Amino acid sequence: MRESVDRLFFALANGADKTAVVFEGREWTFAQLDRLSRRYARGLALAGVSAGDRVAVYAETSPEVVVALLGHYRLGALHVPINTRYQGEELSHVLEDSGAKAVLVGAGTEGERVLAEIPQPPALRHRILLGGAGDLAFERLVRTHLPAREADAEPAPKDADTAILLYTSGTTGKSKGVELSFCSIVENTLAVTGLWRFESADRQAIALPLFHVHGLCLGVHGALLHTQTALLFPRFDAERIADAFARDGATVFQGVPTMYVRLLELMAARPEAAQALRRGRLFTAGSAALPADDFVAFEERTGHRILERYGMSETLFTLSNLYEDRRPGTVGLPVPGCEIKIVDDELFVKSNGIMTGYWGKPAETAASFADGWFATGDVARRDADGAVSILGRKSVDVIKSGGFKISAREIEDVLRRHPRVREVAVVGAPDRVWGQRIVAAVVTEGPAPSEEQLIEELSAFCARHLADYKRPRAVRILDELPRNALGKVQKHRILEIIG
Ligand code: MLC
Ligand code: AMP
Repeated sequence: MRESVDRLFFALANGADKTAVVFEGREWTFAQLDRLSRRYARGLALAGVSAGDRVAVYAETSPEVVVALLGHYRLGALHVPINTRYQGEELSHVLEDSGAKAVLVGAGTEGERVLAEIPQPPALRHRILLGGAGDLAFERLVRTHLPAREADAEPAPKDADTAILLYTSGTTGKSKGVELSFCSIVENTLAVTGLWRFESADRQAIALPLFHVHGLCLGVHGALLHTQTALLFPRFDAERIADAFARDGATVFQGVPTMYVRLLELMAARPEAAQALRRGRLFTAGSAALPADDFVAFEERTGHRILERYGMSETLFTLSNLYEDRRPGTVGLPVPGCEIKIVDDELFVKSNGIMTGYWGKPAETAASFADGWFATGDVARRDADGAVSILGRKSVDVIKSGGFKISAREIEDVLRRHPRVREVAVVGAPDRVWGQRIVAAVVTEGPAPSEEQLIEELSAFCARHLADYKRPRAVRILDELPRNALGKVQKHRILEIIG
């Protein structure tokens, strides 16, 4: 094979009439995905979108989103997935920063409404409507007439080309675009899923969102590269996952720890759900630390030891437990093609899934590496036989809730605009279900309302400016924020105060 990216197209051809995707009772074969993606690519090309252009996808999970991904690959356009929970300002930032030329959005959805209300991003030429009308309706694009020799019309993507431009939060307020090459995505996905013995006979239940590397790379690419059937869900629902194992022959599930909490709650209420999950072959967890108690409880109920692994948008997946040896509280050993070192408690990695860089930010890219090692910002420890445990983040300004990465600064920047807020510090408090829960410590302007009233007002304010999962879940009113001698807010003290 010429390039590793060809393995993806080869898998599509190889899958032929096998079912590639099952969604809401409908099925798509590999051949259909292949054909539809070629037509979509051709339709976009006729509309003036070409290799190197960015095409954003601000649409909920559906097979069409997978078709669009493959179509963008065929065209050499960069696939820019956008979190569908994002509100106007967050969406504007991604569309403007990426310079997206087109955006795919569901007709009549909340996403279409948010998109209609933001100022016109300068580079945006096309709204591709899913389930809508007009020249650039998705359905119309995939009916595009193809030239006699379909392959002639296509540029062939190269391994080093950027396949996906994925926005992720950092310590700074605004999200940054992570450029991932075809080579990184294919090589890393194959290395990890190879360790996990993915096979074509597996049926993978995918309920993770397709705008992050967990669901998109390990989920969708993992399924495609192994010609598995993907049982795709519009969103996570524990009952529907159990049903997928009970009735639809699901064998593999990948989830964030919060999803396992939900599955455990379901099994406590409905023991037959445990029977259903017992039928599976493999359950994996990542994106946040899986509590050891949940590992143990899941094994007690289902007989499965959840396989935990560790990753990051910038590096893809660098550590994993072994298929034969899955331990609670650790993320295991370096994945083949990856190396790690721990310096001053911080984890540094080299990865076959490493990003090309932050989009348009050479200085930030350079600053995130030291001698070719990517600085993860995660605090880690290695035990005597090499297994790594992730102990937390170096920076308190990065919060993980339900597997979503959140910048405390971004929330503080929004809250500071509220008339009642004089000073604010946002922290991630430990939480049994979400890993961390957002709490805002506020020094109020003028007479202080009750904390109940303030959280209500701030929640409503945040709802207009931020994705729902970034809303503070509690607020504490303080007379002043604890600061050190240099005037820096001491967030660990705030965590102590809020208990
Ligand atoms: C939803 N809510 C959250 C939340 N998700 N609150 C905090 N953190 C979250 N992550 C809140 C909503 O605001 C709402 O609050 C209430 O929960 C119900 O909303 P919902 O939409 O019905 O929630 P649900 O569908 O149950 O979502 C929970 C979830 C979701 C766990 C399914 O958060 C999710 O899909 N997480 C996966 C994130 C992910 O894919 N991360 C991978 C990053 S890649 P209210 O107040 O309005 O009721 C990465 C690298 C790696 O990390 O290693 O994998
Ligand atoms: P993201 O930027 O959304 O890709 O999130 C990457 C971050 O998720 C990592 O830097 C870790 O902090 C966290 N993470 C991913 N997997 C794990 C895990 N298994 N245990 C603990 N933290 C994890």
